[in-house]
Formats: sequence, C-alpha cells, structure tokens
Amino acid sequence: MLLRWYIILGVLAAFTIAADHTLFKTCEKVGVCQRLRNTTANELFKIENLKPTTAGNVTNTWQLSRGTDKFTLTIELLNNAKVRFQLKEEGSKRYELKDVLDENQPQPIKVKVEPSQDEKKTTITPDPSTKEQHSIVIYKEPLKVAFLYNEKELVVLDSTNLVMEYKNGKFDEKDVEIKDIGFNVIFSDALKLYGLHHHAYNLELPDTSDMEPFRLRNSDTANFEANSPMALYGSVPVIYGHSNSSTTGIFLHNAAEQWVDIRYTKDGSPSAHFMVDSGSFDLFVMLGPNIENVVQQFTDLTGKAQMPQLWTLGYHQCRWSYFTREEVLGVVKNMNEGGFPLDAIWLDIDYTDGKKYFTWSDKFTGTDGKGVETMLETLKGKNKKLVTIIDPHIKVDEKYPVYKEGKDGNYFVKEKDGKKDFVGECWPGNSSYVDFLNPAARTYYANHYSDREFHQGYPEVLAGIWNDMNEPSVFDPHHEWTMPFDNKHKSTNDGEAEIEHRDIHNIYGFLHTMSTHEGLMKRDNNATRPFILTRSHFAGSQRYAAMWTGDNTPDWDHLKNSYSECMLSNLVGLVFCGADIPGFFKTVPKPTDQFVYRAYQAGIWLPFFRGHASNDTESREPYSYGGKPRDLIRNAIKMRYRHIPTWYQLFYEHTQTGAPVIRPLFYEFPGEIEHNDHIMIGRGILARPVFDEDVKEVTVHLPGKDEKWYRIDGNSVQAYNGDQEVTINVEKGESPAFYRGGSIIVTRDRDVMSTEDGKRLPVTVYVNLNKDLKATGKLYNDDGVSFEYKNNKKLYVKLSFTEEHMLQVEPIGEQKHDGLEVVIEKIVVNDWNRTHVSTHHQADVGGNFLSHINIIHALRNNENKMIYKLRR
Ligand code: NBV
Repeated sequence: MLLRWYIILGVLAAFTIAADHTLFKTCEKVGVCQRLRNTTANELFKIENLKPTTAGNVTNTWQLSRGTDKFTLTIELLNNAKVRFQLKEEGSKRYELKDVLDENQPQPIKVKVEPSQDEKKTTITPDPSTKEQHSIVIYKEPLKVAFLYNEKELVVLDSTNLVMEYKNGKFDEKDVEIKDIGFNVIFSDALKLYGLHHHAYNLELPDTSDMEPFRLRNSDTANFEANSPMALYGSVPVIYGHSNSSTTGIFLHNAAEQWVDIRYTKDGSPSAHFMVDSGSFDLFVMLGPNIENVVQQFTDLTGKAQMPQLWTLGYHQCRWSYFTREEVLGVVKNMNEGGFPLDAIWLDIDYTDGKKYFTWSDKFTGTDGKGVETMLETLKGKNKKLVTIIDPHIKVDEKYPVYKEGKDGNYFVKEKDGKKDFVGECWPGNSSYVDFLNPAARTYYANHYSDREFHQGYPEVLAGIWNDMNEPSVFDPHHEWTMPFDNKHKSTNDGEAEIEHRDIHNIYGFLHTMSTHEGLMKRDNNATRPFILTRSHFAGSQRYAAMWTGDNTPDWDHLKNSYSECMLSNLVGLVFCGADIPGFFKTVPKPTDQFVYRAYQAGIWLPFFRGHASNDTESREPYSYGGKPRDLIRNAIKMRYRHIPTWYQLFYEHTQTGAPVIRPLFYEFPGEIEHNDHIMIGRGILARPVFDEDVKEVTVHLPGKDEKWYRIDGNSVQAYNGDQEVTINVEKGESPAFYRGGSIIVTRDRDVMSTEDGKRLPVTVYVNLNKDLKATGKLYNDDGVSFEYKNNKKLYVKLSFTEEHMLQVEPIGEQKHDGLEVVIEKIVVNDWNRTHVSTHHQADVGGNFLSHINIIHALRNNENKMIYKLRR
C-alpha cells in the first residue's frame, strides 16, 4: 500500500518538480531546532580552575560548570595544525562514534599549558620540538576558546549558544529524551563559509536569517529542489572559513541529526550555530592556514579514497531498469554502433528475483539458467563491466536464505524494545534492515558478495556494486521516509541492541558501504580495488565508495548545483562524485536535446560520469538523440576519454595528499570566491560549461594576474592572459575549456571505445607555457586494478619544460615500473609568445629523430633522468 503511495507521489511530483515539504519537517517541527534556534543560553559556562585537572603531556582536561551542572572539557593539540575539543556532561552517557575516523589517527603533540597571571585565561602552546604553530587560549568566565595559528586568532567557540542538555530522563512533549547540543563557532578571519555537504545549493553558505537552517539528516528526499537547504542523502558536518589570507575548518564528529544557522556580520567574521539532536560533542578544528592545508588536515582525520580501478573513470550507462540480458547487450551494441565510448553498464533493482538482492531474475538467467554467465562473457569480450544495485533492506521471507540467515543470526535492526526485528516497507514489501553497526552483521552481509551463484564466476566483469536507499530509505511518511529514531542497534554481536538509531542515523549508509567493501575485498582475495557507488554517505565515506548526488531533475538549476555539490564534496574528501546525466526524473515536457548535450558537456568534468534516468522517462542514452546533439554528446564523451590519463594521475595525487580532484577557483586562486559555474580539474584544466538555455555566449573568468590560459575546445588553440573576463561564443554548441599556462597535461588523443581499449596506446603531452615559458606536470600509470601500486608498482614521473625546448622526465619516488610502459607519441607546445600558438614538436635525442618516446626505456638508459630536445 505504502509502496504504491510512494510511486504515485513520485509520479505526481514529476509534474510539479518540487519536494513535498509536508513530508519533510521544517525547523520549528523538530524538537532540537525548535528549542535552540533563536535562543541564547541564560546561564553561561565557566571554567572552575584554569589549571587542568588531568594534565598530561599531550591531553589536558578542565572542570567546567554552568549553574549547578558540571562538565569536563578535553583539549588535544594534534599534529599538522589540528585540535580536538571534547565536552562531556558529568554522569551522562552519550554515544561516542566509532568507525568514522581513519585508522591512522594523527597523534596528540606535546604542549605547554600556562594560566595567565591575572587568572583570566590559560594558553596551550605546542612544544617547540613539534615545530607546530597552532595554539589555544581558553578564557575563564564566560568560557571562550580561541584557536590560533601563528598567534593569530582564527576560530572562536564562545559561550553564547553553548548548550548540553542530556539530563537523563528529561523528555519533550513527544516523549523523546532530550539530548541537545548547541554551540556557536566564529570564523574570525573568514569572508565566506563553505561546507555542510550535502545540499543542492551554491558553493558558499548563505546567511540563514531569512531562511531555514541547513539540515544534516541523511534522507531520501524525492524530487529535491535546487537551491535549497533541505536535507539530502549524505552529511559531512564540516565548515570551512575562507578569505584571501587564511582558511580554517571545523568538523563535528557526530552522526546525529543536526541543523546549522549561518550568520555574516559586517566586520567579516561569519559564524555557524550548530543544533544537534544527540550524540557527543566532539569537535575537530583545522587551522590551515590555507585551503590546501585544511583539506589535507580533514583527510588526515577521515582518510583518503583509494586508487579507483581505471575503468571506473570512463563513461557508465544506467537506467532504472534494463530488464533483460538482451536489453543490456542491446545498449552496449547501440553505444558501440553510435561510436560512443562506454566502460560499464548498470543494473537497477529489476534484475533481481522479486527485489531479493544477491539473486537474479529469470529474465537474466534464461531457460537454461546460463543467461547471466553468457551475458557476462559477452561483456567481457567487449571490454565492458557490469555494476549491479544492492540495497540494505532484506525482504522478509523465510524462504530467502539471506533473510533467514540474518534473522537467525540476529543481524537486523531492532524496534524500540531492542528485541523485535524492525520491519519496514521498501521495494520488496516488508523488509528488515541489516544492523551494519554490528561488525558480525557486516560480515554476514559481506559474505554474500562472494557467493559464486551471484557473480556467476565472473567477478572481474561484475566489477562494481551500487548501494542505494541506504539513508536508510523506508516508505514511511511518519518518519520522514526513514526508520524510527528510537529503533535499536548493537555495537557488538554479544551485546544488547541498545544504541538508538538517532545516534548513528547519518552513518547508516557509511556502515553499509563498509560492509560491501569488506565483501568485495573478500570476494577478490584482497587483490582488486572495490568499486562501490553509494547514495548515502558521511565524512570518511571516500575510504569505501564513490557517491553521486541522487535523484536530480533534468533542469538548469539542478545541473548548475551539481558543480557546487561535487566541488564541495571534493573539498571534504569525497572526491569520486558525479550527478545523474542528464537528470533522473521525468519532466513534462521532456528535457530538450540542447539541455541533454549541455548536461553531458558539464558531466565530463565531474569525477564520476554516469548517464541515468528513472523508469518512467523516455530513453536518455546518448544514441537516443540525433543530429547535432548526438555529435555533441559523442564529442563530449570523447573529450572525457582523451583526459583519462590526467584524471588517473589526479586520483593518485589524492591518495597521497588528500587533494581534491576537481576544485573551485578559490582552491587555486585564494579569494576567487565567485564563479561556481567554473571548475578546475587539478591545477591545470579550467572548464566553464554552459548552464543556460539558448545562450549565444558565455563569460569566462580567467583568474590570475600573471597567468596564461589556452582554450582547448575549439579546432585551434587560442591563448589568453589571466585576470580578465572573456566572452566566448557558444552558438555552435561549444563548451569552453582551458589549459593553464605552466601546466603539462597528458592526454590520449586516440579514438577508443573503453578505457581498457586505450590503456596501452600512446599518449600526447601538452606543454602549456606560462609567462616565463616554463611548464611542469605529472604522469602516473599502474596496472589499473590491483593494490600493487601501494608496493610501488607504478610509473610516476615529473615532466618539466624548462630551458630552451627541453622536456625533462624525472621519476618521483621509488618505483618498479616494469610492464607499465607509457609511450609519448606527440608533444604539443602551447606557446602564447608565438603567432601560431600551438606548435607541434618531436623529440630529438642525440641527433636521432624520435617520434615515439618510451618513458621507461628512457629512464632506464639515462640514469633515471631524461632530457629531450624538441625540434620545431
Ligand atoms: O532503484 C531505483 C532508483 C534508482 O534508479 C535511483 O538512482 C535511486 O537514487 N532508486 C533511487 C529508488 C527510487 C527513486 C524514486
């Protein structure tokens, strides 16, 4: 019944294209937000004694009070300009998150604690041996904690909105136990605030005085609106404060529902007011002092993504659903005949037998039962991969072994009483939900991925898993489309189910992918990098999965938002981000062909690149379009494939430093805070796709006073100076993109139908000269599949164009690159200083004309360094 309602709602909404606000609560309807918004605490916190009660070399605690209530404050300075701040009520048992932080945690550093003579404040400074430059000042009464870098105050937590309200047994009128946490953070040196991923909003956070606060509560928000602070599928409780002079950040390590108000003041010190439903007060402060440092500091805490398999960077084709194996092979055939490169085809829920995950419908198995195997074998022959959906709900059916095992093993989430399995409605009808907080339940679920029946002996073709509906989504409007917050979880297999869902709600999807990751690792004997796409996500999800922005509508606003959503996710570690192209939902009328090719042109510059659409839409595969749109879509996909070597290298860079793969302009050019429709891919590519209907020209902002830019999307390269706005005509379907002077970009300028086809083909090196006629870049290669890159089985070189037409190749770090040959077939030098901007060169090595350069041979023969003289 509910299921039917869900579908009807979806269909209706398709015509109105707006989320139903009555199904998702506003601040005034949610206890914590209602209690804490627009109120200031009447009693303020103070420190009892400026001397820490427990003073360690590294960890220090103080007794605090507010009226008669007592609290403990713990402060640790961590290496690389980070601080951990934890506040606890005396006697309360708040849930403390596990699992989210990376297992390699930064260590606390040695500090000196010095109360001031006037007894008004105390300072915590790093021991000089640590070479760190961050410090803290704690003011006694009212309590105020200032976080400094190089003695400059950058972040302040004051007492004004500081609230901790867990008093064991205090309930609100809906009989929910009150566990509020409220606090206010001022970013003293910032101009703009960024963060609170995930919302469909502009990159910078607005002042919320006249709107709803931003809500973080992982949610299946059907027909979500563009430019809205409504909660979406994922949550990363992080805010960065940025200005020309510094960047700082805060991360609330808490997975409960939270609401955040933003204020900008005239003096340029914006602030954020957090209103948190439960969980503990565990705050990390990252003191930068620049954006690159802050991103690195955050990924120090929550980890980096692993190297993706090479094929995952190609184009993915999905639809809800391809219903038969013939249909699947038909899509592959049509893509091929249309000349559209493709790496993977995706199966949505209908491939299963009655929405029982880890099973196949007979439309795939066929009468002889060999259908899946045959399909996988055919895909293998065409260098295509298959990705299948697996949701976290398990159909209640005693005859379904996955259910039976889960029930007998006690692996499902419980109702409020902690005893009965919770049953909610989802695709299969009545379903139980795996309790992923329990490690044993994670393993039970993980084991099903290794089931040979499921992958039919072709794990290398059934190469990826799609975890959807994991907010978790339950078809229950009374609980805003998820499970009741008083449901119970177990944190150990032997323990009682006593942890409330409200404490871990925002990491349910994170834990789901953790289990899937465990499963795929096991299935592939720890030898293959798992590929998982998840809808729900949290800080740290990058360690297990890629994510996408969910069920978007194919319209210009959503398309524009997708850039902000993915640029922000990249700044908070979630680098493998994409949006459904051209957009998921049905619209009436259907999206114009022009919109569709613009969506492809934009989509190629996001790390995850997948076409997808709902089950009631017209066909939206690239070959469904004709004429000019068809050609433009094909060209866009080819542009993506040409740049695969660059994408791959950028992902490698992320695994080493946490650096975002795609970036807003301000990451490269501090202070460039406008232009959310511009995107940088690494430091060297700037794209500014078209985000409006029927425009004749777009204005491109080319940043940097001393920069040079080379436009690459036309037939010939054109050079521009930085620090100007240029108007570019886009009437013929152009989608402006530029290489940055000073960069060397590696491409593969060959027509290929998959990344596998291209893998061994030679590359082209674009040398883009800066104002001093120099350029540098990197090239990375590995086997594309395994973890051997961690044992240095990789090719990783720095390319520099330094003196008069010399290209120098030098290895970066230790490497065993045998078998990882990369051959350069062409070097193109883009030189702003010449009338013909683009000049083709070939290498002259010791007087011999060389048209192909094998980098590895070169390194071997020339003591690890090779210099090519280029001939004009
Ligand atoms: O599994 C069906 C869809 C899927 O295609 C989509 O990508 C997910 O985000 N799923 C949501 C459930 C139905 C949404 C209306």
